[in-house]
Amino acid sequence: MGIRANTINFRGESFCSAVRWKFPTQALLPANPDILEGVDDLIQLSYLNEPSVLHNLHYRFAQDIVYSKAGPVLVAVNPCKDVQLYGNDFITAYRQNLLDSPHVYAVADAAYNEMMTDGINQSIIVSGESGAGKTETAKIAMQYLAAVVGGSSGIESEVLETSCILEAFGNAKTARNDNSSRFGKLTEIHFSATGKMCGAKIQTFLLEKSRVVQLAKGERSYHIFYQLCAGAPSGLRGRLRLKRACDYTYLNQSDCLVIHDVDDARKFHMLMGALDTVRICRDDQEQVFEMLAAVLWLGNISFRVIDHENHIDVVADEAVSNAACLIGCGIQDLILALSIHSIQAGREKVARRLTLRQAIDTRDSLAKFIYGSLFDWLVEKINVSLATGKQHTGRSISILDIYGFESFKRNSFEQFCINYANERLQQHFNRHLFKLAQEEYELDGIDWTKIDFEDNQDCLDLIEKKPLGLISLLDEESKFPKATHLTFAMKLKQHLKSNRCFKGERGGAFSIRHYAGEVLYDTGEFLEKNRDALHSEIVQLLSSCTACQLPQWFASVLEQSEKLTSSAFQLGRPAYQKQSVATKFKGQLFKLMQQLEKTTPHFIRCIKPNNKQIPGAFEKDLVLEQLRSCGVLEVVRISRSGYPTRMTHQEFTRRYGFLIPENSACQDPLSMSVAILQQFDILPEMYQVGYKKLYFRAGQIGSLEDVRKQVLQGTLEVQKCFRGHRA
Ligand code: AOV
Ligand code: MG
Repeated sequence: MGIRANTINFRGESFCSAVRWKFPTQALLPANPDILEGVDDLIQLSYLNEPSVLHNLHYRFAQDIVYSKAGPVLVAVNPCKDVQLYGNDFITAYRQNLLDSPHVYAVADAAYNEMMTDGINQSIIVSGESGAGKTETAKIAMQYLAAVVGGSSGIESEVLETSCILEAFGNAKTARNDNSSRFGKLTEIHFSATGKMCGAKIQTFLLEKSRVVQLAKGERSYHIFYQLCAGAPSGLRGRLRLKRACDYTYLNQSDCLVIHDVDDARKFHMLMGALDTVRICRDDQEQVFEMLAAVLWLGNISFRVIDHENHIDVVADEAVSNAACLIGCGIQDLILALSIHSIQAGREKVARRLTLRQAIDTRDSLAKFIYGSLFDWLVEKINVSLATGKQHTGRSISILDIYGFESFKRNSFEQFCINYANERLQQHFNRHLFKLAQEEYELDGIDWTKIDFEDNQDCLDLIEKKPLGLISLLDEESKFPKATHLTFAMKLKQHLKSNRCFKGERGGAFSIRHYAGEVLYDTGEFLEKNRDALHSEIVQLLSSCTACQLPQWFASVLEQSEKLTSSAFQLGRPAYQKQSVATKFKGQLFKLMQQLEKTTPHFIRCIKPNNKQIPGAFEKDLVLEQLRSCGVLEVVRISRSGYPTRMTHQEFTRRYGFLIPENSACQDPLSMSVAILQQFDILPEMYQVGYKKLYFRAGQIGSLEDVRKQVLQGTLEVQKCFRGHRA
């Protein structure tokens, strides 16, 4: 793959001059002419085979040129090191059109200009695998907008500082990325009539709450916990009864407490600065830290088994008393809520002691609820602070940064949701790119035949369809108290086996053929995670906290959005039943798509050059896999079935005009282009003549270049190349 045939001998075998291996000619793919080495836009390549695309990206990457275009899409290869491509000089150069090579700045600039001239809202949609650089890229785009169109009120620094806060609370070290986003984020930046930044609004999607209580080996919980433990000043430490990170079960369970080259204490000070910048008052900050410490202390609460049926008592130690104190409830109230549940037996309520498993689940659900609610509260606070003043015209640029497609050894409900979101985004991507390609052809007045593309509607149907889609079946099964992951898996097999994207697997597993590859899911905790149930005792406990404001606020938000139902869950007791997690997420994604549909999209595809974040390492197979799966090669493929090489008539005649007799050279560029094409006897189906540009099928420019080179080298006479030459 990617081998250039330097010599082809008369037997049709090819030799690479450096290495004398023999290859059958059929196995070789044509290489591009030298003028196309390292081109800005992959669409300019005459030969759009995979090795050529890879070679081009690698050629650029080796020179620290990490951005390229694939038609309308910006491809960003993660440099995994600092590169000299950013900062004020570059920003100014892009703003003043002194630089035009592909860059995130150029994308942000185009979005801004289009918004100002067309009055249409814009979106910058960043996608790619985990660790590919989406979050960094989104921040770079935001920095550009803040720098060139900053407002006067300092709103731009507030907008930039939100990243620091949300990354502390919503990012964590995973096996793939030391700073992996565990939530999706849409930042809508608002502009005034004069084009100044005047406010912003952040929308977040499905935070991975399970991470608060459960960690895979080598991964960490949310950064904020480690930052707090490392950086809290002594007064605060005392008030929070804070210990070191290694003393908390929720943090020490994964044998990973620090991140190489990251100073958590310093990050904590930066965070406090950022909280000040977005005007979250000191009282509120203190409450946030109390909730975080409460979560940590909850994780240290332990249980003692008291009988053969595994019933428990709560161990009354400092963990329980500190947690109760920080939440603002009585110690006994917390102990009761974690060890006893009352169930309705006929007309009476009967108190029942929990088993060890049930008690752990109850404790963990409380910790997850507090953390999830805290995250939402924080986003709301930030939004109040960023709220647009009077000058807002309705003009905006939205930047979308979600979690990338994930396929681990073990994939659970979280991966299912993440991959579903990526599937939705992929459809948006497909639709727009086809529309764009079509529009350009039509604008330039050329014929185009409809091009088919790999649609992912089947996969979306599998997940979304009612009543027999995966989410509907999951919701249905989640309502049965006696359902298990095995009954759920059976149900899926029974109803979904005819969908080509679904495969039932052994032992309660199933796989989905996603656009980015097949993923095997373990149904293990699907039902519980989808229910995300919180027992009524816990909600009552939080409502009764008079000492602190936040727990009460969390409980009231929950009570407003969900009604108390008597439908029985595991223990046959009333629980706060909310809309299931998957259904809520589906609704959010629909709304997101509707929002994005109203904007002009700008797509950025981030690519990870290696799995270990090593600077300079470019693993071709890994890159190729991503190019294929994230649809970049698809874009290239689409272009290939169309007319990928475009040249204005001026460009074309400037380069090839000398190949035609001088008397035709005085014509206008369009006529001259046509004359050149006719002289070379290029088959009419291989090109289209537009008003402004010539459009060529893949490979045509390569043939013309060969002739040009031979003429220039004197190995072919100009006259001869007209005779019977079919390019
Ligand atoms: P992600 O957002 O795509 O993953 P990040 O944006 O967090 O990935 O990037 C991962 C790491 O790559 C960063 O922490 C940086 O060290 C490095 N990096 C990325 N882009 C650049 C750049 N332009 N210049 C220098 N270093 C960069 V995930 O959130 O896991 O899907 O869920
Ligand atoms: Mg990210």
